[in-house]
Amino acid sequence: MASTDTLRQDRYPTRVSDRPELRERLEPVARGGVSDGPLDQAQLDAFDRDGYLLVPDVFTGVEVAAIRSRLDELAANPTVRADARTITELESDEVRSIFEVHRSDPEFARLSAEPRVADVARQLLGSDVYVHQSRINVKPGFVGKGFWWHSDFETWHAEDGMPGMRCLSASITLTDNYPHNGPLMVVPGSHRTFVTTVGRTPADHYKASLKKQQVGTPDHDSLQELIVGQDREIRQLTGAAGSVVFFDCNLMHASAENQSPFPRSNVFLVYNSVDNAVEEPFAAPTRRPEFVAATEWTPVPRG
Ligand code: 6CS
Ligand code: FE
Repeated sequence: MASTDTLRQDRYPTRVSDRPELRERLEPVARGGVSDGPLDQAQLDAFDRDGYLLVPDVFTGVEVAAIRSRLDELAANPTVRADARTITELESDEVRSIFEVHRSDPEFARLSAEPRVADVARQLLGSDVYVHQSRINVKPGFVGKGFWWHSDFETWHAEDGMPGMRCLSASITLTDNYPHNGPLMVVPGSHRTFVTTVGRTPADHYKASLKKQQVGTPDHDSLQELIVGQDREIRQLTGAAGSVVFFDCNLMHASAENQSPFPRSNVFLVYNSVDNAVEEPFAAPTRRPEFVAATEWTPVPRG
C-alpha cells in the first residue's frame, strides 16, 4: 500500500479525468481587513463577492503615456521581438505578449513594486507577495486577437505547480477600453467554482497555449453550467486608461479580438502569496520556463 505521506496532496485535480467537474473553491478570497491596506470595506467586499475589483484613475495620464511609450519601444525593438519571451500571434508576426518585463526592464520592475498596486495585492492576499508572472499584452487595431475563456489558476496549478488559490492579477489599462476593442470579460462570482478540464498537457504546451490556448480551457457544457446554470452574468470591463483591475486567479475570464481601429494594451502583474509558492507541476510533464512562471520568490519590497 502506498504511504500517504509520500503522496502530495492535490487540492484541485485537473487534466486527469475524462469527465469535467465543477468543484467548490477551498480557500478564502479577500483575506485582509481595512487596516491592512488601501482598500475600504466596500471594495474588499466587492472583490470577495465578484472575484475582481476595478479601481479607476490609479495612474495619471502622464504616467500612462510614459508606460505606453516604453511598451511601444519594446514591441518595436528587433532584439525584443526575437526574444523567446516575446509571443507573436498565431497567424501573423504581430506581437501578442511580452513576458517577464518586471525582470527585463527597469521601468516595469519599478511598476511591479508600485505601492498603489502591490499594497492592494498584499491586502487581498493577506501576506507578502512575489511576482509569479508579468507580461504586457497588446491588441493593435483590426489585427489583435483574443483569449478564450479560462481560469488562470487552472493553468498555474496544472502546469506551474501553484498549490492553492492565493494569487491575483493586476491589469493596468494603458488604453481606453471600449466594448469593441477587446476588453476583459469576466464572470462575477465564478472564482468560487473550480472548473476542471479534460485534456492532457502536452510537452512544451506553453509554445502553443500562449498564442492560442486549447488544453486547459473549459468545455462548453461546463461554461453553460457555470454561467447559465449558476445564474451568473458576463461583464465587460470598459473605461478610461489608467485604471487597475485586480482579479482573483480563479475568476473565469476571456477577451475578444479587436475589430476596432483603436489599439488596446495593458500590463499584467501576477502576484502570488509567498505562502503559496509553486511546487512541481500537478498535471504537466515538465515545468514551464522561468519567464512564464517564476520559481524564485523574493517578496516585492514594501513602501
Ligand atoms: O498560461 C498562462 O500563464 C497565461 N495564459 C493566459 C491565457 N492567461 C494567464 C496567463 O498569462
Ligand atoms: Fe488569463
